[in-house]
Amino acid sequence: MENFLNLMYFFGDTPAGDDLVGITFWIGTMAMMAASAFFFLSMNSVDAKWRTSILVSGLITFIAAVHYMYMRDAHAAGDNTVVFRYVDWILTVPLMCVEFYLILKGAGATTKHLKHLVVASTIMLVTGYVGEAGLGNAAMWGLFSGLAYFYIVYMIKFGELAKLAASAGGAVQSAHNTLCLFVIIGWAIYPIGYMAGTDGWYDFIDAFVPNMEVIYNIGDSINKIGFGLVVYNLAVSK
Ligand SMILES: *C/C=C(C)/C=C/C=C(C)/C=C/C1=C(C)CCCC1(C)C
Repeated sequence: MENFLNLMYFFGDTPAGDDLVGITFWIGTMAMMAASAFFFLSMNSVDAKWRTSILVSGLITFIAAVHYMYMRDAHAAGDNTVVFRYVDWILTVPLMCVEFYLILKGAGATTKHLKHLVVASTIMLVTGYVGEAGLGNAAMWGLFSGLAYFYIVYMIKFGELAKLAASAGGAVQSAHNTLCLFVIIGWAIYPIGYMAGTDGWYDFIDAFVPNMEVIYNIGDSINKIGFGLVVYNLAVSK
């Protein structure tokens, strides 16, 4: 028990019972770590052609776990977490784009498709950061970010990648469709969190959602672990 408590201190102080943000950072760290261990350990039990996809799933949750430790400490110290949050996203969201590419590579996806997704996701996050860090009008930069988000949705759901997925059929198509649902529904959680945290045009949202950090933390666990599990499911289905 004592060793366990020491281990917990290694990860940082446990948050107070009424600190919802601190608790969700703590649980988020554990969930991301457990998921990383699961993905890394499953790498060698799947067909060789899916190994890189599983590796990427593990990297996404591992990078998030590390950033969650930083964010939890920053939060505990009363500091701002925005920079850690966006550094995490700017690493993990392009890796999620890589998953779309890897899944559809066999069906003809090219690095051009990958580049479009990565550039669009980078624009989405850089403009979002400008708004959230208070470097410009939050509503306006949020709208720019939203346009890049819609472009990603267009590419995977209606554009060439959707056609490649349809041509692949079977387990690949159904994994692609599930990942699309994560992007369309799961990723939509973030603009809601952004609006909750932004003064200006979006104040009405505050009445419905309590806290931006909690919303982001829940969104991250659903999206990053969920994404990885969809890929895992595809890898063991063959
Ligand atoms: C693991 C982290 C993920 C999947 C993060 C995704 C983040 C977004 C989809 C953020 C989107 C935003 C908008 C569409 C508009 C407002 C600004 C953002 C950056 C919160």
